[in-house]
Amino acid sequence: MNFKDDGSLIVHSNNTLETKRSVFGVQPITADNQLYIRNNVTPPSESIVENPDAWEVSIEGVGKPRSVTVGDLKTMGVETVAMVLQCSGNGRAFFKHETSGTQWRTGAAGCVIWTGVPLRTVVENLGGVKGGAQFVTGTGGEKIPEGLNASDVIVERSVPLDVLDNILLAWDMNGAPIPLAHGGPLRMIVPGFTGVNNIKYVKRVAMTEAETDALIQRQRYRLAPLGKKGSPEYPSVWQMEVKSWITGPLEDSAAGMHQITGLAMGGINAVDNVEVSLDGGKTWEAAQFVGPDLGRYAWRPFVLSKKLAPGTYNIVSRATDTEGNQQPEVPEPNQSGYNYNGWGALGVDVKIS
Ligand code: MSS
Repeated sequence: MNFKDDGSLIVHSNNTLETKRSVFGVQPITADNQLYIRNNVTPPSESIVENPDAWEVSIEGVGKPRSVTVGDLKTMGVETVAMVLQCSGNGRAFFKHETSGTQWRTGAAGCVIWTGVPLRTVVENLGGVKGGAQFVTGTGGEKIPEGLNASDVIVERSVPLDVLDNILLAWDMNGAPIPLAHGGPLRMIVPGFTGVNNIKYVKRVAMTEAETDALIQRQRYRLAPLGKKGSPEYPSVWQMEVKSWITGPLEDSAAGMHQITGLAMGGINAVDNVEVSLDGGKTWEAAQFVGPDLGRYAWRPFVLSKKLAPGTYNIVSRATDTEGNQQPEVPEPNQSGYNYNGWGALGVDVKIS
């Protein structure tokens, strides 16, 4: 994978890299080379990002289905969205039960700005949504290795059609062409939905009557109860939930003034407020948001300035979204360990002397 390793990332494997907790601070936007990377299968060759405008995506399930290039898409419209990109499995390591899959802690998340054309505009240009469609299905541009069953390995995800108006077909990330690692030349961006629903190197976008029967939709990314295998009878991992975590202080230090910092997000909703506790949730104080409000799907850095006397502190934070949903102390477990947002485990223990 082609990225500049400046020491910001924890390498779980070749295609699985996590942002170190110490990197986040109060950054409203995550720099490209600090953003976590996750690939379910081997990505396509770097050559596909050499001439991004030539990349073709097939638009189906519309009045006039056809292939369009990124160059064509750029003439149709442009919009930007600041959005938390977060792996469905972020925080998996904090579940009490044993889970298979990457043991992500806080760092399979970042907040980035995407530029692209609203999918709604593209669809209207091509004759509108075909009758009967209920999902938007995006397909990744990876090659299917010979001898393997396509539906077992293909990265293809369906999301409900009612989010069509939010979806972007994006070619830029943080103001520059999307690097291969993050899905260039073209990525299907579904704001408020977990990482896996944001299809990289998207080569097909279809308005479909049914969800794809790809394994990654049918069995994986399902909120199955403990001991159960994922299957279509359980909810798909789609919308993100309200969440926050402490980003500093992370180390023991000396008594005096401290800036307690963290990040808070609403997931599918905007975040409304965040509180901080120094005693593991017995008493809470309101924290202040810092930096710009980049909209409903972005996270907001926060701070609480506090004079800390010598002692041990369990510093935790608890966010509430605009719908009144509040981070739980411990979330309901699900077998594969998706959507972790419990405030209890997302805090830090520090000793002040
Ligand atoms: N896309 C494609 N095409 N392929 C793959 O593999 N993965 C997923 C998404 N998309 C994939 C795709 C996931 S799973 C995630 S997280 C994301 O992506 C990540 O991103 P980045 O940019 O960070 O790397 Mo979990 O839910």
